Amino acid sequence: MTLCLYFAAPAVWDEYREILPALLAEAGIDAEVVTKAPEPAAVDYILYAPSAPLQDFTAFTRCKAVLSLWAGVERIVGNATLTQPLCRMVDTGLTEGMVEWVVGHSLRHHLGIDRHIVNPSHLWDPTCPPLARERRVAMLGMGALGTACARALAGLNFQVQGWSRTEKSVPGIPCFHGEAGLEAVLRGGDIVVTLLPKTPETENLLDARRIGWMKPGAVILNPGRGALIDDAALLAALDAGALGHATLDVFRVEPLPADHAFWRHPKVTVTPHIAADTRATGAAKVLVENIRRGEAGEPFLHLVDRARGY
Ligand code: NDP
Ligand code: OXD
Repeated sequence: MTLCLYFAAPAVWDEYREILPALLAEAGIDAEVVTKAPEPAAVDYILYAPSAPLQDFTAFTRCKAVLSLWAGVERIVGNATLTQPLCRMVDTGLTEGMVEWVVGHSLRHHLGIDRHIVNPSHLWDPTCPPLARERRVAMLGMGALGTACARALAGLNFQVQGWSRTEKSVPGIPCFHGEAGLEAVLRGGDIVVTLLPKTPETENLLDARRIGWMKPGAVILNPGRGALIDDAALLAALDAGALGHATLDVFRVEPLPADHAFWRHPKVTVTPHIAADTRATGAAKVLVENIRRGEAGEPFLHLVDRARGY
């Protein structure tokens, strides 16, 4: 019997408690999924979310893998007590949600929708926005989520440019890497989307110097992680009129403290870390496939490179 310990948000356990055993049985795996293990040494797989209080993995001596329900693993990747393989979440629900959030907020700024929603003096201004084909989007991060968002925006005719750590080739989307590549995409982007993981290399990636490369009036959308952007540099650029707006879903401290300047700033939109959610129906399939692989001795999907940090 394979023992799987669910160590994630109790609030969503109800969504997993039936689907996981059903999918495990369908995959021919004799397994039990529990929220409390009789003893840590009996556990084969840990289904994990960083919101759970488990930090010391030392006692899980038989554990074959930790399977994260989250895409971002910055809160666990450096945990020295975790010696087992760590897999992150890539699933269709997460990807579709992120595409919808990024496309929705890109279109808001592209079309200038706010002008018509908030128009107290009933101003009749028939200025048409440009077409998407006249706008450039810089997609920082061309992984599972960034690539899907880049493709969706390119499908609406936006001129999308991608940027990543390593060189990439994505049909229809010019891709860049390295510092010179970053400067090129930032200088051209009307909308800059940050879909990077938080690592020592990406922390404060958008600092005052690099924000200074951005086009006057450009908009930032950050559904990646709060630490990718230097908060003070962002606020200074918005105050100076150098940037047009920032729509932020993720923050250094969450929930965003009530006294944080982002809440009050007229050029900042705060969404409460809802850009994309892991949904049980899709995520359970990914978890079960990885358990199947683990039991069959096959390589895991979405294995985190511990040295790289994502
Ligand atoms: P991936 O690991 O698939 O992609 C990460 C991308 O970032 C890759 O293209 C990678 O480059 C690039 N990258 C990493 N480090 C650097 C660097 N130093 N310089 C340049 N590029 C870099 O991750 P996902 O697309 O699945 O997710 C991205 C992030 O989105 C997550 O880490 C998480 O923080 C966030 N997220 C937010 C959610 C929300 O609700 N707000 C929900 C889910 C995720 P390369 O391709 O060369 O490796
Ligand atoms: C994730 C997230 O990383 O929700 O999955 O931010």
